[in-house]
Amino acid sequence: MDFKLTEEHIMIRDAARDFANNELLPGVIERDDKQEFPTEQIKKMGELGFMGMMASPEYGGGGMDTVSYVLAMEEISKIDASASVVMSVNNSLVCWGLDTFGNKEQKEKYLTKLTTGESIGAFCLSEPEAGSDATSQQTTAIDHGDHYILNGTKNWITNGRTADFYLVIAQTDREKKHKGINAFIVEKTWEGFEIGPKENKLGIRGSDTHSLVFNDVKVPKENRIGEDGFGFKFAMKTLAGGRIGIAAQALGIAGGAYELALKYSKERKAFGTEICNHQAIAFKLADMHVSIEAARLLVMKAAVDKDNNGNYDLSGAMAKLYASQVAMDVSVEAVQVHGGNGFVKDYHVERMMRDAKITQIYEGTSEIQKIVISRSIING
Ligand code: COS
Repeated sequence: MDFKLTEEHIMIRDAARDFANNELLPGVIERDDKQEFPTEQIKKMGELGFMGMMASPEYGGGGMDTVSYVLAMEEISKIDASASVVMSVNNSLVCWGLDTFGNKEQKEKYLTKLTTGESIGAFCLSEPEAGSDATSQQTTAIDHGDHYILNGTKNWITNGRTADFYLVIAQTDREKKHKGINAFIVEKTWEGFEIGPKENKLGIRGSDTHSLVFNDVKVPKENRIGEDGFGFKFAMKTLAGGRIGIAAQALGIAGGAYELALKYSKERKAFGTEICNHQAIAFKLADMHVSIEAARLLVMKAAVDKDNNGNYDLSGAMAKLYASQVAMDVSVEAVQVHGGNGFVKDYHVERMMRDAKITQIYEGTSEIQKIVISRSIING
């Protein structure tokens, strides 16, 4: 067993760290405040290769492993979790899903634009009545020979307005339950497709989250991903990898909050000494450090499982469950270490505490991760 990163991994991590500090840190507080999408920054991330890291080079992707992706996600998330969720959805849900399950024509037409950041993608599974209970899709895609007609509503869609291409999950044959579900590539400009109002969120406020409405949208048959009825498996397989990305995001939020708390505790004085010299604060720092390292091991284990073509459903779910709890705990404690300043926007940690919460909710709530984990350990 070797816990060392390769030179290439270190290079990618450092490039992401530099980008985050130089390009994302300036303005991150204002973007959160005004709910402003990081348009220019995401464009640059595309140019630097951060938007399609794991996709095949043949289609403009970086051809990198999941460990590289996780390292970059962690660094970007330390500074700006709004930018990292855009990156995460584009990389691990949209590009990976298309690269792995799309056909040559679909990849040439869509993936080549998504890997370079020229276009942005969105993943549309959740509905008003089907978030955790994902098999209960109410959006319908009725087969009309050479095309499908799509009707329904999707909720809480990351990149809702910014995206150009949407991977949409819908029910074609209700009798067949989850085996009658399909996944489609839908273009923004198609008639009958409407973008609902932007959600006013607690955290990751720089990302744009919308509901989407499909009114008799005509989807050509060649835009279905995989065989008829493959849609639910497509969603589950794609989300299993997506969860590793969100676990890395949680790890980054925790790491960012911890680094700020450590720095502040060495500067701020109380009772005649820096507050890190008080055991009450020193022990908080120790607990934060240990939990972040434990989360890192779980996240890396899941990434390595994915890279080794193993089954990463269990390790990805464990990584997300644990890292998202650590992000919550560490960011709350980081606010506490900062005292009154922690409650003020200028010090960043209150934003990180707000951003952390969503990692326990999206791409499968913590309760869903426990379903995945418990089924896996009980059924083997
Ligand atoms: N990979 C491949 N196939 C999978 C899978 C996975 N990770 N997980 C489930 N499946 C398959 C099952 O094998 C089953 O297919 P078969 O009938 O052919 O065996 C099918 O999917 C249905 O699975 P299951 O019976 O376990 O479905 P449930 O309704 O019990 O739901 C959970 C399973 C809860 C795990 C699933 O609905 C889920 O992940 N929900 C959360 C979805 C989510 O993350 N929402 C957030 C939206 S994205 S921000």
